[in-house]
Amino acid sequence: MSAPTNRRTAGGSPRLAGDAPHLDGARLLDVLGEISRIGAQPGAGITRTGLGAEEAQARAYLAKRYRRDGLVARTDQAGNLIVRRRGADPARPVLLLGSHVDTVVRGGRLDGTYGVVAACEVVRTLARLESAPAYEPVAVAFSNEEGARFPYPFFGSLGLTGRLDLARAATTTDRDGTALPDALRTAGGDLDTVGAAAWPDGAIAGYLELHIEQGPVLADRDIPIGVVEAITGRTIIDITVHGVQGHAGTTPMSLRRDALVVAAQVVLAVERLATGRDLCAVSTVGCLDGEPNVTNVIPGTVRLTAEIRDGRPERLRAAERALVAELSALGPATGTRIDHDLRRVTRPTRTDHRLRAAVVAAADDLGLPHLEMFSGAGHDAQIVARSAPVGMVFVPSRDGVSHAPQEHTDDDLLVAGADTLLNAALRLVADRW
Ligand code: HGY
Ligand code: MN
Ligand code: MN
Repeated sequence: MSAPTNRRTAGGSPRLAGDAPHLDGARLLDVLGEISRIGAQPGAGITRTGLGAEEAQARAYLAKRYRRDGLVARTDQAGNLIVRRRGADPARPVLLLGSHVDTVVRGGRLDGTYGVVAACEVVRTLARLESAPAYEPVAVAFSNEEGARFPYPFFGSLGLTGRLDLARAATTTDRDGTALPDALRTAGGDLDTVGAAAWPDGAIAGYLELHIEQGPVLADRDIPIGVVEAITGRTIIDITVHGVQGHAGTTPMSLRRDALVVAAQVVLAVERLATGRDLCAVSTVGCLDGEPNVTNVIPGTVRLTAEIRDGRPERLRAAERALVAELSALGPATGTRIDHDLRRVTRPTRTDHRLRAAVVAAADDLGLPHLEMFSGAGHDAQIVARSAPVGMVFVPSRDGVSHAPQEHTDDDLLVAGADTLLNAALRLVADRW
C-alpha cells in the first residue's frame, strides 16, 4: 500500500464492513501499476493520447491480461476495447462498466484508466459469482475521451452509441496534420465501417463509471465515496486571430496589427466570463499557438481555444453569447479579423436515480461514508446518458489535482471505490434497481 497521503476519517482507512463481496485489491493495483508504464515519461507523467500507439498498447495489454483470465476481449471499429465473459448470452441487455485509457499530455495514471481496470476486475469477479444475471456485465475502455491530440473528444463513446459525426471525423487532424481516419486505422479501428461499432437501441441497460474525483471535495471532507448527481456541460470555441505579420524593429507601434496582443485580450475576456462576470462556473484558454512564433517578428496569426463549463444549460448559453459578442467587437476595434467555431461538446447531464441508489446501497453495505456531488470534469457517462441510464462513483483525489503528473489517490481508497463498483454492479446485474 502507498503512503497515507489522502486525509482520512478518524480511525484510519475506510472500513469495509459486513458481508459485502470484495474484489482482489492486490490484483487491481498490480494491473494499474503495469498499465501505468505505457506512455510514462520520467518526471513528466503519462502521455497516452487517444487514437495513438500508446493507447493501443494499453488496450493490447488489457486484452492479453484478461484473456488469460478466460474473458473475451476485442477492439471495435471506433477503437474501443470491450471485455466480456465467455459464453454469455449475446442477446442479454448489458450493464456496461468502464471509462477511458487515453490521457491528456503529461497527465496522471488514474484519470480514466482506474475506472477501466476496476471494470475489468469486476467483470472477472462476476464471471465467478454470477451464473445467469438479468443483465450482462461488460467492461469498456472508450477511445479518445480526452481529445488531447485529435480534437474529437469522446470519440469512442460517441462511436459506441452511434453518434459520431462522420464528416467531422473524416476531416479531423492532429497538429502535425495526421488525419484521424489514418490514426484510427493504425489503432485497430476503421472510420469507413465505424457504424458497426454502434450498439443497437436497448442493448445497454445501464452504464456505471468509476473515476477519480479530480477535484478537492471528497479529500477535503475525508469522504471515501462520491455519488455523482450531475456532470458539467462543456462548450469549446476554436478562435483564430488574423493580424498582420511584420518586422519587430521597424514597424511603429501605432501601425501594428499584432495577433498575439489581441489574443491576449481574448484570453482575459475568457477568464472574465467565470470570474468578474460570473456567467459560467469555469472558463479556460488551454491552448494557444502563434505564427510564425519568432522573437523578432510581429505575430500574424494566433489560434487559441476557449473552453467554458457550467452545470446549467442557460448559463452555458449566456457565457457563449457573451464571448461571441466580445469577439465580434474586438476584431473591428483592433484592425484584426477574428474567426470562431463553436462546438457544444457535452450538455449538463444528470445521473439516473436508480444507479445512484445502487451506488449508495453498495457503499452502505461496505460501511463506506459517501456524499452526493457534482462533477466539474466531463465523462463518457454523459455521452452514454443519451442512450441509457448512467451512474458514476468517485474516489478522492489528493489535493484535488488531476490532468497533471501529481494526480494521486491512496491504494486503499482505490480498492474501496472498486469494491463499491463491484457491489453496485452485483445489485444491478441481479435486477435489484
Ligand atoms: O476534460 C475533462 O473534463 C475530462 O477529463 N475529459
Ligand atoms: Mn481527463
Ligand atoms: Mn477521465
